[in-house]
Amino acid sequence: MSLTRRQKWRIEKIQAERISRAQRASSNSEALLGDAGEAQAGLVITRYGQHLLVENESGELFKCTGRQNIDLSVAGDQIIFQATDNNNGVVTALLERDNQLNRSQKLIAANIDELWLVVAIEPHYQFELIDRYLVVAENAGLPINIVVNKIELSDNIKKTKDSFSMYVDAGYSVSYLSVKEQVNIKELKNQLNDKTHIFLGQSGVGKSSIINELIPDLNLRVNEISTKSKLGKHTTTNTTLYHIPSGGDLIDSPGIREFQLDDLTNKEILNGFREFKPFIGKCKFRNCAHINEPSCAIKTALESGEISYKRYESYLNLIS
Ligand SMILES: Nc1nc2c(ncn2[C@@H]2O[C@H](COP(=O)(O)OP(=O)(O)OP(=O)(O)O)[C@@H](O)[C@H]2O)c(=O)[nH]1
Ligand SMILES: [Mg+2]
Ligand SMILES: [Zn+2]
Repeated sequence: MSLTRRQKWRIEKIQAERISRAQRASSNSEALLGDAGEAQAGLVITRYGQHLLVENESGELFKCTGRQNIDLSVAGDQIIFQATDNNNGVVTALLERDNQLNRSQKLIAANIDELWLVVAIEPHYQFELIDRYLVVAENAGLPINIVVNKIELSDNIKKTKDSFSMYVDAGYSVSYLSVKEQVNIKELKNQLNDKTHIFLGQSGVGKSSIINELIPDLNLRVNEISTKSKLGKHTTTNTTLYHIPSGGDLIDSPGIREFQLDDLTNKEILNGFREFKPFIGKCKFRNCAHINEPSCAIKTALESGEISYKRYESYLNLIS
């Protein structure tokens, strides 16, 4: 029987508390922690600059700094910290992550169960950008769903859906949403319970709008965070975790215009095209780049229609 993340967290928390107590005993000279409280488990809500907003098990928020020997943590991280007063604390241990999402070598979030790639009719989706996001997500090993928002702006919904059929064929779930006209919001809500979900995608597609729909009292929560951490921006600047009152967490992330993949190898790019997987390793040449080589299984799949031409083209554009 496998342990749930929460059970695992409890066990690791007890171990980390022991370690932390031992460390404290052996380094009485540590001024910072001199009169700090008991070690307790925390969940990183957001990171801003050198600070973390950490929530304890009672839901209280603390602005924390990390000890120098502790790795950088991000939204979704489970940590051990000691409060220095009612509002501040020091992180003393970072618990092992189930997974982590990186973008251009920058850590975005940790311990994610599902990823929602949000695109929109306006700013109009671009398949190459979608494929770039998918490559990153596939390499993080996360289940991925595609959401097409602002569907009410489409002048031909059938045509829009047809253009996403290559993603459905590749095995992704694609849903069509309108925050403005409340299309499929309930259906989305039903898919989000009891897990940690991250919303990723270009700036302006409506990630924060969707999250606001899903968490009715979020405005209050956002205000709470902004008074504590002085995050007072209209568009998202920090990756932040929010709780759904009925269970589950949503992580909002800032969208960016340029989505660079410079740090991904050609092998990772190939791995990022999930429908190519059955054919990888079946080419005549072991080092086949699937471009012009004879007896290439990927090219054969392309000719038989098992791989879409658009996706293959996108693969060619991404590899170097
Ligand atoms: N027409 C229309 N507009 C929408 C819809 N959903 C969101 N918007 C608008 O799109 C704009 C951008 O929405 P945000 O939620 O801020 O987008 P975001 O993805 O969080 O953007 P960043 O935080 O910059 O990454 C806002 O003006 C929203 O009101 C929709 O379904 N239809
Ligand atoms: Mg946003
Ligand atoms: Zn090949």
